[in-house]
Amino acid sequence: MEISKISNEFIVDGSLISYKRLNGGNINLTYVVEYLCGNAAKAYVLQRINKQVFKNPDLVMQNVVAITEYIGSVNPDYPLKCIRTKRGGYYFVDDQGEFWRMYNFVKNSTSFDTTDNLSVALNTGLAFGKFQNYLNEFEATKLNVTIKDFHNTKLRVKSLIDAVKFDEFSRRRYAESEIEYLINNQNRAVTLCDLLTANKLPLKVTHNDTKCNNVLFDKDTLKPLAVVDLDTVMPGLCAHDYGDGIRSMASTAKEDEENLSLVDFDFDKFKAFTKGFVSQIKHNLTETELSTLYLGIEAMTLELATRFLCDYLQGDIYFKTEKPLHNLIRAKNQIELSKKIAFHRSEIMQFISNI
Ligand code: GN1
Ligand code: MG
Repeated sequence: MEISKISNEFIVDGSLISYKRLNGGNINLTYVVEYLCGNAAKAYVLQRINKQVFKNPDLVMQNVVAITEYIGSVNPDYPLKCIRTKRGGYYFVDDQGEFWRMYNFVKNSTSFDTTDNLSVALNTGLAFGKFQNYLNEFEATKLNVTIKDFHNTKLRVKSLIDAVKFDEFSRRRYAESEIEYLINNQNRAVTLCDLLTANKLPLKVTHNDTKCNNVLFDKDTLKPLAVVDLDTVMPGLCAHDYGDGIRSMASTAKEDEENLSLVDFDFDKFKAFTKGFVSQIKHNLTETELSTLYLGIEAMTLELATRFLCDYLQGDIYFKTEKPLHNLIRAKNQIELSKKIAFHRSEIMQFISNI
Protein backbone atom coordinates (compact mmCIF):
# COMPACT_ATOMS: atom_id res chain seq x y z
CA MET A 1 0.00 0.00 0.00
CA GLU A 2 1.21 3.50 -0.80
CA ILE A 3 2.89 5.50 1.94
CA SER A 4 0.62 8.48 1.30
CA LYS A 5 -2.50 6.35 1.84
CA ILE A 6 -1.11 4.76 4.99
CA SER A 7 -0.02 8.11 6.33
CA ASN A 8 -3.44 9.62 5.72
CA GLU A 9 -4.99 7.02 8.03
CA PHE A 10 -3.49 8.95 10.97
CA ILE A 11 -4.94 12.09 12.52
CA VAL A 12 -2.62 14.81 11.27
CA ASP A 13 -3.49 18.29 10.05
CA GLY A 14 -2.72 19.52 6.55
CA SER A 15 -1.70 17.67 3.43
CA LEU A 16 1.21 15.36 2.77
CA ILE A 17 4.03 17.09 0.89
CA SER A 18 6.88 14.57 1.07
CA TYR A 19 8.09 11.31 2.51
CA LYS A 20 11.50 9.76 2.81
CA ARG A 21 12.71 6.38 4.00
CA LEU A 22 15.27 6.38 6.81
CA ASN A 23 18.03 3.77 6.78
CA GLY A 24 18.62 3.32 10.53
CA GLY A 25 17.35 0.38 12.57
CA ASN A 26 17.83 -3.34 12.01
CA ILE A 27 14.20 -4.32 12.49
CA ASN A 28 11.38 -1.91 11.60
CA LEU A 29 10.95 0.12 8.42
CA THR A 30 10.91 3.86 9.05
CA TYR A 31 9.77 6.89 7.02
CA VAL A 32 9.69 10.57 7.77
CA VAL A 33 6.52 12.09 6.34
CA GLU A 34 5.97 15.82 6.05
CA TYR A 35 2.65 17.68 6.10
CA LEU A 36 1.89 21.26 5.17
CA CYS A 37 -0.67 22.93 7.37
CA GLY A 38 -1.28 26.55 6.42
CA ASN A 39 2.24 27.86 5.91
CA ALA A 40 3.87 25.50 8.38
CA ALA A 41 5.43 22.15 7.58
CA LYS A 42 5.26 19.47 10.25
CA ALA A 43 7.06 16.13 10.22
CA TYR A 44 6.04 12.74 11.60
CA VAL A 45 7.73 9.36 11.85
CA LEU A 46 5.80 6.55 10.19
CA GLN A 47 6.94 3.03 11.02
CA ARG A 48 6.05 -0.44 9.83
CA ILE A 49 6.38 -2.85 12.73
CA ASN A 50 8.31 -6.00 11.81
CA LYS A 51 5.82 -8.85 12.32
CA GLN A 52 8.49 -11.55 12.05
CA VAL A 53 10.16 -10.08 15.12
CA PHE A 54 7.14 -8.74 17.01
CA LYS A 55 4.62 -11.53 16.62
CA ASN A 56 1.86 -9.48 18.24
CA PRO A 57 2.17 -5.79 17.25
CA ASP A 58 -1.01 -4.98 19.18
CA LEU A 59 0.76 -5.90 22.44
CA VAL A 60 3.76 -3.82 21.36
CA MET A 61 1.56 -0.77 20.80
CA GLN A 62 -0.20 -1.21 24.15
CA ASN A 63 3.23 -1.01 25.81
CA VAL A 64 4.46 1.90 23.71
CA VAL A 65 1.34 3.97 24.40
CA ALA A 66 1.39 3.15 28.12
CA ILE A 67 5.07 4.04 28.42
CA THR A 68 4.99 7.27 26.41
CA GLU A 69 1.94 8.43 28.39
CA TYR A 70 3.49 7.46 31.72
CA ILE A 71 6.83 9.16 31.04
CA GLY A 72 4.94 12.19 29.74
CA SER A 73 3.10 12.34 33.08
CA VAL A 74 6.29 12.25 35.20
CA ASN A 75 8.34 14.38 32.81
CA PRO A 76 6.20 16.98 31.01
CA ASP A 77 9.16 17.76 28.70
CA TYR A 78 9.15 14.25 27.20
CA PRO A 79 8.40 15.09 23.57
CA LEU A 80 7.47 11.71 22.07
CA LYS A 81 3.80 11.01 21.38
CA CYS A 82 1.94 8.32 19.46
CA ILE A 83 -0.51 9.66 16.86
CA ARG A 84 -4.03 8.24 16.78
CA THR A 85 -5.58 6.80 13.64
CA LYS A 86 -8.83 8.01 12.13
CA ARG A 87 -10.34 4.56 12.71
CA GLY A 88 -9.43 4.69 16.43
CA GLY A 89 -6.42 3.31 18.28
CA TYR A 90 -2.76 3.87 17.61
CA TYR A 91 -1.96 1.61 14.67
CA PHE A 92 -3.26 0.95 11.20
CA VAL A 93 -3.29 -2.46 9.50
CA ASP A 94 -2.88 -2.12 5.73
CA ASP A 95 -4.40 -4.40 3.08
CA GLN A 96 -1.34 -6.68 3.23
CA GLY A 97 -1.79 -7.12 6.97
CA GLU A 98 1.19 -4.91 7.83
CA PHE A 99 1.03 -2.86 11.04
CA TRP A 100 1.88 0.83 10.91
CA ARG A 101 2.23 3.45 13.64
CA MET A 102 3.07 7.12 13.73
CA TYR A 103 4.95 9.38 16.13
CA ASN A 104 5.49 13.11 16.06
CA PHE A 105 8.94 13.95 14.68
CA VAL A 106 10.80 15.46 17.62
CA LYS A 107 11.71 18.99 16.50
CA ASN A 108 15.35 19.89 15.96
CA SER A 109 16.44 16.39 16.95
CA THR A 110 19.27 14.21 15.73
CA SER A 111 20.74 10.81 16.60
CA PHE A 112 24.11 9.09 16.25
CA ASP A 113 25.03 5.53 15.26
CA THR A 114 28.49 6.15 16.66
CA THR A 115 30.11 9.21 18.17
CA ASP A 116 33.48 10.42 19.37
CA ASN A 117 31.91 13.26 21.30
CA LEU A 118 32.29 12.56 25.01
CA SER A 119 29.40 14.78 26.02
CA VAL A 120 27.15 12.76 23.70
CA ALA A 121 28.47 9.60 25.41
CA LEU A 122 27.74 11.08 28.85
CA ASN A 123 24.30 12.30 27.77
CA THR A 124 23.42 8.90 26.28
CA GLY A 125 24.18 7.29 29.65
CA LEU A 126 22.18 10.00 31.40
CA ALA A 127 19.23 9.52 29.06
CA PHE A 128 19.00 5.75 29.60
CA GLY A 129 19.60 6.11 33.34
CA LYS A 130 16.82 8.70 33.59
CA PHE A 131 14.58 6.49 31.50
CA GLN A 132 14.92 3.70 34.08
CA ASN A 133 14.27 6.22 36.82
CA TYR A 134 11.11 7.56 35.22
CA LEU A 135 9.80 4.01 35.08
CA ASN A 136 10.95 3.03 38.55
CA GLU A 137 7.42 3.19 39.98
CA PHE A 138 5.76 1.80 36.85
CA GLU A 139 4.22 -1.59 37.61
CA ALA A 140 6.32 -4.00 35.53
CA THR A 141 3.56 -6.62 35.43
CA LYS A 142 1.39 -4.16 33.46
CA LEU A 143 3.75 -4.53 30.52
CA ASN A 144 3.30 -7.16 27.83
CA VAL A 145 6.31 -9.32 27.02
CA THR A 146 6.76 -8.33 23.39
CA ILE A 147 9.60 -10.78 22.66
CA LYS A 148 9.77 -13.76 24.96
CA ASP A 149 13.25 -14.57 26.32
CA PHE A 150 14.68 -11.53 24.59
CA HIS A 151 17.79 -11.34 26.79
CA ASN A 152 17.77 -14.98 27.86
CA THR A 153 21.39 -15.46 26.84
CA LYS A 154 21.31 -19.17 27.64
CA LEU A 155 18.54 -19.72 25.12
CA ARG A 156 20.38 -17.56 22.58
CA VAL A 157 23.39 -19.88 22.90
CA LYS A 158 21.13 -22.91 22.57
CA SER A 159 19.59 -21.46 19.39
CA LEU A 160 23.08 -21.01 17.98
CA ILE A 161 24.00 -24.62 18.79
CA ASP A 162 20.78 -25.79 17.09
CA ALA A 163 21.43 -23.62 14.04
CA VAL A 164 24.96 -25.05 13.79
CA LYS A 165 23.63 -28.61 13.98
CA PHE A 166 20.94 -27.96 11.41
CA ASP A 167 23.16 -25.84 9.11
CA GLU A 168 20.24 -25.37 6.75
CA PHE A 169 22.14 -23.07 4.36
CA SER A 170 25.52 -24.85 4.52
CA ARG A 171 27.08 -21.72 5.96
CA ARG A 172 28.71 -23.34 8.99
CA ARG A 173 31.99 -23.85 7.11
CA TYR A 174 32.35 -20.06 6.76
CA ALA A 175 31.94 -19.44 10.48
CA GLU A 176 33.79 -22.27 12.25
CA SER A 177 36.08 -20.10 14.38
CA GLU A 178 33.27 -17.70 15.38
CA ILE A 179 31.03 -20.62 16.38
CA GLU A 180 33.83 -22.13 18.43
CA TYR A 181 34.57 -18.81 20.15
CA LEU A 182 30.97 -18.16 21.13
CA ILE A 183 30.37 -21.67 22.39
CA ASN A 184 33.65 -21.76 24.33
CA ASN A 185 32.97 -18.36 25.89
CA GLN A 186 29.33 -18.88 26.82
CA ASN A 187 30.15 -18.86 30.53
CA ARG A 188 31.15 -15.21 30.26
CA ALA A 189 27.76 -14.49 28.74
CA VAL A 190 25.29 -16.39 30.90
CA THR A 191 26.26 -15.50 34.49
CA LEU A 192 23.57 -12.81 34.77
CA CYS A 193 20.91 -15.29 33.66
CA ASP A 194 22.08 -17.68 36.37
CA LEU A 195 21.88 -14.92 39.00
CA LEU A 196 18.38 -14.04 37.83
CA THR A 197 17.25 -17.66 38.02
CA ALA A 198 18.70 -17.85 41.53
CA ASN A 199 16.64 -14.75 42.47
CA LYS A 200 19.76 -12.75 43.23
CA LEU A 201 18.84 -9.91 40.87
CA PRO A 202 15.58 -7.95 40.69
CA LEU A 203 13.55 -7.54 37.51
CA LYS A 204 12.94 -3.89 36.61
CA VAL A 205 11.27 -2.09 33.76
CA THR A 206 14.15 -1.82 31.30
CA HIS A 207 14.56 -0.55 27.75
CA ASN A 208 16.39 -3.62 26.42
CA ASP A 209 17.89 -1.92 23.37
CA THR A 210 20.06 0.87 24.81
CA LYS A 211 21.95 1.59 21.62
CA CYS A 212 23.44 4.99 21.14
CA ASN A 213 21.07 5.68 18.22
CA ASN A 214 17.98 5.10 20.34
CA VAL A 215 18.43 8.51 21.98
CA LEU A 216 17.34 11.74 20.30
CA PHE A 217 19.49 14.79 20.94
CA ASP A 218 18.91 18.47 20.43
CA LYS A 219 20.80 19.30 17.22
CA ASP A 220 22.21 22.53 18.64
CA THR A 221 22.89 21.82 22.31
CA LEU A 222 23.36 18.01 22.08
CA LYS A 223 21.20 17.65 25.19
CA PRO A 224 19.20 14.40 25.23
CA LEU A 225 15.55 14.97 24.35
CA ALA A 226 14.06 11.48 24.42
CA VAL A 227 14.78 7.80 24.52
CA VAL A 228 13.04 6.13 21.57
CA ASP A 229 12.51 2.63 20.13
CA LEU A 230 10.29 1.46 22.95
CA ASP A 231 9.22 -1.87 21.42
CA THR A 232 11.34 -3.95 23.76
CA VAL A 233 10.59 -2.10 27.00
CA MET A 234 9.84 -5.03 29.29
CA PRO A 235 10.83 -6.38 32.67
CA GLY A 236 14.59 -6.97 32.54
CA LEU A 237 17.94 -6.54 34.25
CA CYS A 238 19.57 -3.19 34.86
CA ALA A 239 22.96 -4.72 33.95
CA HIS A 240 21.61 -5.65 30.52
CA ASP A 241 20.64 -2.04 29.77
CA TYR A 242 23.99 -0.81 31.06
CA GLY A 243 25.96 -3.47 29.20
CA ASP A 244 24.14 -2.97 25.90
CA GLY A 245 24.73 0.77 26.21
CA ILE A 246 28.48 0.28 26.71
CA ARG A 247 28.64 -2.34 23.95
CA SER A 248 27.12 0.14 21.55
CA MET A 249 28.79 3.35 22.79
CA ALA A 250 32.32 2.31 23.70
CA SER A 251 33.30 0.65 20.44
CA THR A 252 35.69 2.61 18.24
CA ALA A 253 33.94 1.29 15.12
CA LYS A 254 30.42 0.95 13.81
CA GLU A 255 28.61 -2.30 14.52
CA ASP A 256 29.12 -3.70 11.04
CA GLU A 257 32.67 -2.47 10.42
CA GLU A 258 34.46 -5.16 8.37
CA ASN A 259 37.98 -4.03 9.15
CA LEU A 260 38.40 -5.60 12.55
CA SER A 261 41.61 -3.71 13.25
CA LEU A 262 39.40 -0.65 13.71
CA VAL A 263 37.37 -2.31 16.47
CA ASP A 264 38.59 -1.42 19.93
CA PHE A 265 37.23 -0.49 23.35
CA ASP A 266 37.28 3.26 23.96
CA PHE A 267 37.89 3.94 27.63
CA ASP A 268 36.89 7.60 27.53
CA LYS A 269 33.50 6.86 26.01
CA PHE A 270 33.03 3.96 28.42
CA LYS A 271 33.75 6.25 31.37
CA ALA A 272 31.49 9.00 30.12
CA PHE A 273 28.49 6.68 29.50
CA THR A 274 29.07 4.94 32.84
CA LYS A 275 29.15 8.26 34.73
CA GLY A 276 25.93 9.36 33.09
CA PHE A 277 24.07 6.09 33.57
CA VAL A 278 25.23 5.10 37.05
CA SER A 279 24.81 8.61 38.50
CA GLN A 280 21.11 8.41 37.64
CA ILE A 281 20.31 4.97 38.98
CA LYS A 282 22.84 4.20 41.71
CA HIS A 283 20.43 5.01 44.54
CA ASN A 284 17.97 2.42 43.20
CA LEU A 285 20.45 -0.44 42.87
CA THR A 286 21.15 -3.30 45.26
CA GLU A 287 24.76 -4.18 46.11
CA THR A 288 24.52 -7.22 43.83
CA GLU A 289 23.13 -5.15 40.96
CA LEU A 290 25.97 -2.68 41.29
CA SER A 291 28.65 -5.35 41.55
CA THR A 292 27.36 -7.21 38.49
CA LEU A 293 27.04 -4.27 36.10
CA TYR A 294 30.29 -5.29 34.41
CA LEU A 295 28.83 -8.68 33.54
CA GLY A 296 26.22 -6.89 31.43
CA ILE A 297 28.93 -5.60 29.10
CA GLU A 298 30.31 -9.08 28.46
CA ALA A 299 26.85 -10.63 28.25
CA MET A 300 25.36 -8.14 25.80
CA THR A 301 28.36 -8.15 23.47
CA LEU A 302 28.56 -11.94 23.33
CA GLU A 303 24.78 -12.30 23.15
CA LEU A 304 24.52 -9.96 20.17
CA ALA A 305 27.40 -11.77 18.42
CA THR A 306 25.52 -15.02 19.07
CA ARG A 307 22.28 -13.58 17.66
CA PHE A 308 23.98 -12.22 14.52
CA LEU A 309 25.76 -15.51 13.91
CA CYS A 310 22.64 -17.54 14.50
CA ASP A 311 20.75 -15.35 12.02
CA TYR A 312 23.55 -15.79 9.46
CA LEU A 313 23.33 -19.58 9.82
CA GLN A 314 19.53 -19.48 9.60
CA GLY A 315 19.56 -17.54 6.33
CA ASP A 316 19.23 -13.91 7.53
CA ILE A 317 15.63 -14.04 8.63
CA TYR A 318 15.68 -11.65 11.59
CA PHE A 319 18.00 -8.65 11.15
CA LYS A 320 17.75 -6.48 8.02
CA THR A 321 20.81 -7.09 5.84
CA GLU A 322 22.29 -5.04 3.03
CA LYS A 323 24.86 -7.54 1.75
CA PRO A 324 25.26 -11.34 1.70
CA LEU A 325 27.68 -11.65 4.63
CA HIS A 326 26.24 -8.80 6.68
CA ASN A 327 25.29 -10.84 9.73
CA LEU A 328 28.59 -12.74 9.71
CA ILE A 329 30.47 -9.43 9.55
CA ARG A 330 28.42 -8.10 12.45
CA ALA A 331 29.10 -11.26 14.49
CA LYS A 332 32.86 -11.04 13.84
CA ASN A 333 32.77 -7.37 14.82
CA GLN A 334 31.04 -8.07 18.16
CA ILE A 335 33.40 -10.99 18.86
CA GLU A 336 36.36 -8.70 18.29
CA LEU A 337 34.83 -6.14 20.64
CA SER A 338 34.22 -8.82 23.28
CA LYS A 339 37.91 -9.82 23.08
CA LYS A 340 38.94 -6.22 23.67
CA ILE A 341 36.52 -5.96 26.59
CA ALA A 342 37.90 -9.15 28.17
CA PHE A 343 41.43 -7.86 27.71
CA HIS A 344 40.60 -4.70 29.71
CA ARG A 345 38.36 -6.49 32.20
CA SER A 346 40.10 -5.51 35.44
CA GLU A 347 40.42 -1.82 34.51
CA ILE A 348 36.76 -1.69 33.46
CA MET A 349 35.62 -3.37 36.67
CA GLN A 350 37.74 -1.11 38.77
CA PHE A 351 36.32 2.04 37.21
CA ILE A 352 32.75 0.85 37.76
CA SER A 353 33.40 -0.10 41.36
CA ASN A 354 34.86 3.31 42.14
CA ILE A 355 32.02 5.32 40.71
C1 GN1 B 1 18.06 -4.27 16.81
O1 GN1 B 1 16.01 -2.06 15.75
P1 GN1 B 1 17.32 -1.74 16.32
O2 GN1 B 1 18.35 -1.62 15.27
O3 GN1 B 1 17.28 -0.56 17.26
C2 GN1 B 1 17.67 -5.31 17.86
C3 GN1 B 1 18.53 -5.15 19.10
C4 GN1 B 1 20.01 -5.25 18.73
C5 GN1 B 1 20.32 -4.21 17.67
C6 GN1 B 1 21.74 -4.30 17.20
C7 GN1 B 1 14.04 -6.00 18.55
O4 GN1 B 1 17.74 -2.99 17.28
O5 GN1 B 1 18.22 -6.18 20.02
O6 GN1 B 1 20.82 -5.05 19.86
O7 GN1 B 1 19.45 -4.36 16.53
N1 GN1 B 1 16.26 -5.17 18.19
C8 GN1 B 1 15.47 -6.27 18.26
O8 GN1 B 1 22.04 -3.23 16.39
O9 GN1 B 1 15.88 -7.40 18.08
MG1 MG C 1 16.64 1.52 17.14
